Formats: sequence, C-alpha cells, structure tokens
Amino acid sequence: MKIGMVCYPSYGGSGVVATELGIHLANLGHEVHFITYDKPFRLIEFHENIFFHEVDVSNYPVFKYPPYILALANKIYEVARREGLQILHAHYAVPHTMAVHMAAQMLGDQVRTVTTLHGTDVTIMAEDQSLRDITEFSINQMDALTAVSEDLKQVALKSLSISAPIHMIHNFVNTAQYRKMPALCSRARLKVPEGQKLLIHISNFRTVKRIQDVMEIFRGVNAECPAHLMLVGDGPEMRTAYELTDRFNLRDRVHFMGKQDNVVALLSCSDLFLLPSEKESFGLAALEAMACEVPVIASITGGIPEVVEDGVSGALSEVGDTAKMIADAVAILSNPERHRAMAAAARHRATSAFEEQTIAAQYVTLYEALLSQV
Ligand code: GMT
Repeated sequence: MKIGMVCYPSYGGSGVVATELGIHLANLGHEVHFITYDKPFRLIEFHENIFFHEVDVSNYPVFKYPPYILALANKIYEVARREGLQILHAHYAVPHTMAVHMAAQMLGDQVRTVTTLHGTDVTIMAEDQSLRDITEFSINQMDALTAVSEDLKQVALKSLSISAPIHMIHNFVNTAQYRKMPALCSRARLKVPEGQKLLIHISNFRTVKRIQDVMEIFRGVNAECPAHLMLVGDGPEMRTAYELTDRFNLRDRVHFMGKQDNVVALLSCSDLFLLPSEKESFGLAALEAMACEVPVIASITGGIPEVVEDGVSGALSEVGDTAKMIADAVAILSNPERHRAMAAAARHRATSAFEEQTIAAQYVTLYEALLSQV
C-alpha cells in the first residue's frame, strides 16, 4: 500500500504514534509518505520505504496568519497525485483532518481517508467554539475514524455529532526497542547518589499535565525517602517547574533534561514514572515507561485506567489527590520486593496488551477494508 501520514512532527504522543506506525508499515513493505512542516523527531534512520515531504508556508506580508492548512492540503494533494497514494491518514484532527479532506476532494476517488483522534483534538477542541463546527464537519467527511482508547471513543461520541463508527485502536509500543537497558545510563553521571530513588516525568509541559502536582508529589516523596527527579521535555509549564523547584528548595534534586530523543536510556535508570494529568486520552509516555519496567503513578482520567492496572503495574488516584499519590509512591519505593513485582507487571502489561506488531496489524486491516471498497 502507499500511505500518506499527516501529523505533528514535534514532541508529542500523536506524532510519535504516526511515526512509529509509519516505520512499522515501511518494515512490512508498504510505502509511507510523511507530510508535515518538519521532519518527525523520531524519524531518524534512513528507510527505503519512507519519504518526508515538507510543507512550505508562504509568509507573504499581506498575511497576518500564514495559511498553513491550505499549504498542507496543497502538499498532500501534490504528493498523493505524484506518488499515487491510496490512503491518507491524519493523526490529531485539528487541522489535519480538514487538510486531508480538502486534498481528497481535489483527488476525487483516488484515496481513502482516515483520522486517528488522539485526545485534546476532541476533549479541548470540541469545546472551543472557534474550531468546533469545522472539526466536527471534517471528522464526518473521513472514510474511517479511530480513537486511541475506549474512553476517548466515548468522549468523542458524546461531545461531537459523529455519524460514522469509531474504531478503537489502542496506542502501542515496540517492546524490542523499549526495554530496560541499564547499560545505557549511569546514575552516577546523573549525580544520583547510590541508594537514592529516581523519579521521572516526560511530557510537553502543558497545563493538562498538572506540573504543580508532579512537583508536589516529588517534594512529598523526597521528604520520606531521599530522591531525585528528572523532568524530560519542554513546554509552557516549565516555568512552574522552575519556580516550584526553587520554592521547595529542591535545586540539587531536580534535573531539567529538556527535549531528549533517547528516553529509553533515561527510563532505564528510573524507579517510578509520574503522570498526574488532568486529561490523558491514553498516556503513551506511561506505556513506554512500563515497557522499560518503570511502574507508574498516575491519575484516574481518560484512557489511563485502560493502560495502567491500579495496584499491579502502578497506582492510580483521583486527579489532584497528591497526598494519595505520595503515599502510593513511597509505599512502592520503600518495598523493594513490591517494586520488583510492579516493574515486572508493568513490562508484562506492555508486552501482552500493547505490542506494536499486534496493534499495528489493526491499522493494516482497516486500510485493507477501505481499499477493498474502492
Ligand atoms: O492531545 C494532546 O494533548 C496531544 C497529543 C500529543 O500529540 O501528544 O497527546 C494525546 O495523544 C497521545 C497519543 O495518542 C496520548 O498518549 C495522550 O494521552 C494524549 N494527550 C491527552 O489526551 C492530553
């Protein structure tokens, strides 16, 4: 098959899913064309079946806002026509679904269209009156829709008027690549003293991630058992992390790692992953941690309970209940046997329920079904 992937290239779960799916499909022999404004950050190695088409946006002075969506639609159309693409797959509805719809209109019957709903494209955009109607309209123009969790599927059906069925296809992880590799990382080099615990949070530091809770949980844990915290990623709430690090007097214990490509190395020396988000349609970062044998402390929100089993591969609490999150984290960290069992259960959960090969096959089946209708 010849597939066009339209996604965000920057750090974020929807771009990661699009890229990992594209690489997987390319390994199966399909031809995959990424169409976006920058090279997806996880698209590192050369692959003869993978192509990248950069969207150039005109910044002619008459434009107050450069017309990215038109440039994207135009690029999708050009690539699809030249390369004979059969499937256009948008990851994250806003604005990719509209661009794919416009390109498909221009292409006539040549392509079948799919949108994967990832999270805030439904949970936040559906509430934004400036985008709601066009998002709903374009979603309804797709030949197929998928959602990354059962929870997101139900939220989408409730909050938007969607006529087509939504296929629930969970996110996935390549457990051959995402596995604990202690040789990749040294706690000594990270300046974490022997015997102290290492917690990690990875995100795009937006408000929904509740960075203040990450910092409060860490402060509480550190008060009970000396620990360090790695903050990986960047975003608007980074300032909150800096402020609270200073206010809580934790400067020598919080490591600001910034955007990192090799999270396996960092996860491989971590004891616990923190994800106390307000909203989280799936929590791909938590799944990647679990694959690396890192138990998760997270909130009961969105699709997280579909990923992390409370009391088995991690511990879940109501959003904002940092007192319980601290107690859970301390209970796990202070009992090495329990920690070992949870780490093993986390890995088992990732390999048994979210293996890339099994889940990516569901996308292939969906594409084939769409093409058989042509
Ligand atoms: O919806 C977003 O916040 C953006 C998106 C992204 O690109 O990071 O994150 C969502 O998609 C991920 C991949 O499917 C999920 O793992 C995240 O849970 C989800 N984020 C939210 O729902 C907040």
